Amino acid sequence: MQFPSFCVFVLGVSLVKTSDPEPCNCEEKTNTCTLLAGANGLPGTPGTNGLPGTPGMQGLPGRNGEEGPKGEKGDPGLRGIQGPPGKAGPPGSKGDQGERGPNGDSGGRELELLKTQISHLQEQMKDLQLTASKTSTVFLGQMFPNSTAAREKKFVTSGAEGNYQLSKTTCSHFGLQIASPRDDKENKAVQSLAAKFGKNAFLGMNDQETEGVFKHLNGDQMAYSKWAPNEPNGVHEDCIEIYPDGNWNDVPCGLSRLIMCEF
Ligand code: MMA
Ligand code: CA
Repeated sequence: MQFPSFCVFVLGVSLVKTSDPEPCNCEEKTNTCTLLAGANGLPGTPGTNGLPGTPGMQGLPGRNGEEGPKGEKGDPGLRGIQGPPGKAGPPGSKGDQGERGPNGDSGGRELELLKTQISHLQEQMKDLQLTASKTSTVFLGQMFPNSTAAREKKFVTSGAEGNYQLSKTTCSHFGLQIASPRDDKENKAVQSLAAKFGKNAFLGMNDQETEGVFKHLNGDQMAYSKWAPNEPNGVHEDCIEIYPDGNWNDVPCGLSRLIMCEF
């Protein structure tokens, strides 16, 4: 039970103090206070309990709480991705001048190398030519079993006949040239082959260019000859035939004679 504050004040002034649990009922008389002074009457019967009060209104929200303490330091973040390359730096300073080169023989070494290579090629060519020549000799020996030799020269014939022009071209086709003896030994070799066939053969020399001046096919003026008596005697006989006895006679180039070649 609660007293209004002014009621306590009145009791204090009047110095009345009782042990009565309820000397002053102020519950329903909030503006007055009944003093029970002097009379010693019997206590009244207790009043009935009051009705319960209506529930109070919901209180207002409390004040905001105090700011919390600072949090702990977080874990380190993940490593970032690599950035793009930086820009190119400025050009470096000019380098020092190089030492003076050797006195120009740099091209000379290459030239020497080429010379050596050419020399090797020439050697190989020589070997090849020798091999080809030997092969050709064997081949021709089989192609023309009728042949005679004088020094290194060989004379061959198939026994066929033709005029001077055909004789020249036939020999050329074999890489040879028409028989042209330059000395008595060669002439004897030619003669023996002609004798074998019992035919006159054309020789290579002629005076087609200048009448009376017989020359070899390479232009050499004829130094060796084996003219038969009273020959040469024909202005219109620009070619030479060799008899089976080995003597020569100038004759027209259009006649048909034994085709004989040399190599
Ligand atoms: C004769 C003689 C030669 C001439 C021939 C032409 C048989 O020899 O006169 O000198 O070259 O005829 O066929
Ligand atoms: Ca003649």
